[in-house]
Amino acid sequence: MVAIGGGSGGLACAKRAHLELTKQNKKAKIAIVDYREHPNKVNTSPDRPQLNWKWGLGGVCTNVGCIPKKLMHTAALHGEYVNQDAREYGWQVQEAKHDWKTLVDNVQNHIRSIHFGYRVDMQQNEIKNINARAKFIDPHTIQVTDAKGNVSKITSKRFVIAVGGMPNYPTIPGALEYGITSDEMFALVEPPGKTLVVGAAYIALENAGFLTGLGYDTTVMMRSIPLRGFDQECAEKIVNYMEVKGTKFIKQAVPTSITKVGEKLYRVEYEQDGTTRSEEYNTILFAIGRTSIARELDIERLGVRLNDKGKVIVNEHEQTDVPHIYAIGDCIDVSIINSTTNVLQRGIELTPVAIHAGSLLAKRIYSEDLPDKNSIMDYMNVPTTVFTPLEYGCCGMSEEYANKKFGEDNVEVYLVSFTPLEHEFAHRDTNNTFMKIICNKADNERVVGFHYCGPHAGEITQGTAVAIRLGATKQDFDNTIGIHPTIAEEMTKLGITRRSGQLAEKKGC
Ligand code: FAD
Ligand code: NA7
Repeated sequence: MVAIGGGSGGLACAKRAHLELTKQNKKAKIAIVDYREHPNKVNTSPDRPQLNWKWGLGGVCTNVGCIPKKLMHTAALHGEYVNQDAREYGWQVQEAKHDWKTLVDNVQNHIRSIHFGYRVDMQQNEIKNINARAKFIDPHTIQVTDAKGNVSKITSKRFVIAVGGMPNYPTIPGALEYGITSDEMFALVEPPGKTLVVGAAYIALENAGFLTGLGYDTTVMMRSIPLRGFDQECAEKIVNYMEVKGTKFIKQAVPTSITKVGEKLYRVEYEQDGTTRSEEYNTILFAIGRTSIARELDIERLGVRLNDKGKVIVNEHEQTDVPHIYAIGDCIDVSIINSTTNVLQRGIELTPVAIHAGSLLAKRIYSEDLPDKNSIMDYMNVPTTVFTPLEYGCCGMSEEYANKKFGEDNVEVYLVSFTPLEHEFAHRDTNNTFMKIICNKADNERVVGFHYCGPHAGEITQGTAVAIRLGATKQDFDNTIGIHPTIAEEMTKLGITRRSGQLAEKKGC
């Protein structure tokens, strides 16, 4: 088997395939082909920023996604702990100043240590790691081209396409010359300075959040609504919180052109309410969506169908129309498999989704165990967390979607906003922590959605996802004993419904 793409999905699939074959004492012949060109080689404009950037195994998540993003978010939170909380807890600290270069160097070193771990892992699993760009020649042969331009061919019985996606640039003058994307953000050698973030989905808001937290003058340019597809009550709370923390928002606006007006200084013209306005920035980050790169594999002429966004169309077995070519992860169209994206209304282009799908795919192909229902990837109820300054974790339906699906009369929403003990003690922002569960009254108040804005959102949401997966009802939440004093215990004590109109603000224990 050859996995094309050594990101979350490709790695997981290759490792699981090796494991299954080894269990059967069979010699596995597995390879991963992975390649990404340095951004400054793709875009050779003289204005490209200098980058501390090296692509290694692990794909987007490791190199330019989840890992550097979470570390930078954590760096910003540390600023709050030190500058806002520490003194209340008795620490005699000076005003902490942040050094961008130290953070970037340490983040990049950490990423390199992950690359090293993966390489060792591949060696130990005897998985061949080919650092080259792949393209199909015929249904059983790919051509691979390495960084030096050396070309060779690989034939295989099976292929797993796991090529992920790339960030989009808008088609406005100056965007390519002077703008950057999340592919570069975490590797900027120079501090970003005054930054404009274009887009209002999770990647945009996360980046704007940590840049503000690290002390940079940051503005988000939002075309319509924040966090489309996510629960809008929570999205609004995130934007309000970010505004309070200093992120500026230019709402209902789109950029129309960028020009250079000085050394590392760019003027962005934009349209807002039919008026053309402009503002100058040092860095312009585009976070306006991502596009699958499967088309570059030249697979359509082999009979593999792609949707209009270039995503590979697969069946519930992640199999394309060419039966020995499979596809997983960010590059597939999940909406065809089931109605997941309709239900969740948000993307599920997430690392754990790619890993789980890849692992199950390899298990189905290579395991001797009989396939059962658990060996098919379930794209429903995928939990996720947005790492904005006010973190947001969710699982299941948004309130808007539940109302649409079941009718408002059949939806009971239990909610609370409160101040965690640790924040109250440190005289931090009050009542910004928010939790709600959405229940289907017609089905014994089964919990169909969980939404939480506040600290440690990922940690709190993960366990809830298990409960929702097991079909927990409101009564199950109520019957569960809380852990005191925690934030998470609030989910066992939710008593106020939206319908009651009562104030859902909690004071004290
Ligand atoms: P990828 O990780 O994209 O891997 C694909 C690999 O294939 C890449 O290495 C690519 O270079 C390679 N490739 C492409 N074409 C070829 C070719 N022709 N030949 C050889 N190799 C090729 N998800 C989360 O779960 N949590 C998060 O907090 C999170 N944060 C994110 C933050 C950002 C800024 C971004 C951009 C994404 C984030 N994601 C997050 C999403 C997550 O990174 C992706 O869902 C995940 O990486 C998808 O894995 P994949 O295997 O499908 O593809
Ligand atoms: P998304 O989720 O695709 O959202 C794109 C955001 O950018 C969204 O706020 C859009 O506004 C906005 N957008 C899109 N095009 C433009 C242009 N041309 N100008 C201004 N604003 C624009 O993007 P992400 O980058 O956060 O994430 C991509 C995927 O990666 C996501 O699904 C994850 O699961 C992984 P809109 O709401 O459409 O008005």
